[in-house]
Amino acid sequence: GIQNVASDYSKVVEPTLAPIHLEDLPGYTRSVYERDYALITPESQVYSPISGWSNSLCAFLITPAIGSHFSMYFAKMTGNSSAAQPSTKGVERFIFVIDGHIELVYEEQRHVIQSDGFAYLPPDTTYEIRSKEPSVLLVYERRYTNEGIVKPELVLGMTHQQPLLEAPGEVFALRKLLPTTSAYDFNVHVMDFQPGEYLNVKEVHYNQHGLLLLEGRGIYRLGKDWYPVQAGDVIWMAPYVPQWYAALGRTRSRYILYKDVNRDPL
Ligand code: UGY
Ligand code: MN
Repeated sequence: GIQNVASDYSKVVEPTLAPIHLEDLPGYTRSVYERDYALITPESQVYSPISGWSNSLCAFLITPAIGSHFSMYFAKMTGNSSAAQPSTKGVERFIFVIDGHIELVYEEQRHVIQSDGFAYLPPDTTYEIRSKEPSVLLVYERRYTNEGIVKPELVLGMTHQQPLLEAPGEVFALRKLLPTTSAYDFNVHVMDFQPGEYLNVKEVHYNQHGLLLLEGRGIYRLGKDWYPVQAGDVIWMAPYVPQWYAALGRTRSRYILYKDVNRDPL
């Protein structure tokens, strides 16, 4: 059955227009595209059908065309919909359900994934993803980089059931959605900040990020620039871009973040 969870991602689907209707202003966007980062706000997100997906519209937000080694996109399944498998070999996929619910058939097992739930689908596996009702997904994909004999396996979970982890020196609440073993070449972090909380480390690192602000608002520092951001905003961070966040407003900030990990950067 459908569970009641504490989180509310509705702002991703119905973004707040603040100041009132500013985003309706012709030609106005908060989006920016720089060499080592991009801010892609809802009024700039472009949806189109993609091959293999039925009754679905996708908005590619981050792709290798921007310099990333992964793709990040929204998929809006409008009802009686099905998803395609990745079109190339060796591609792994992570799906986070933002709104609605989907049905996953994997090795003849049927799973229902609710809003706040997620699935990791290993490369070169066959599965089906369907959505009878409208649903919205966030998808990350990359070419799997193997380093050993341990193969990644199917992972299913609900964000609120993931344990809270220690983030030494930091105040935000951290959850990791994937196992931290070397079978996985990336992880997906969910980070919560109360209003007024901010990153202690003014991070600069080799890892890449694809971020979606799920709840709340605040200020993101990217390189030398500072941006007001709110739920529904997407950020691409290239390796080494200075990055820092402070949560503002009256409600919790929550973001979901792709991060490549567990591989020798050399
Ligand atoms: O783990 C991270 O790199 C994360 N703290 N980065 C970020 O929030 N921009
Ligand atoms: Mn980081």
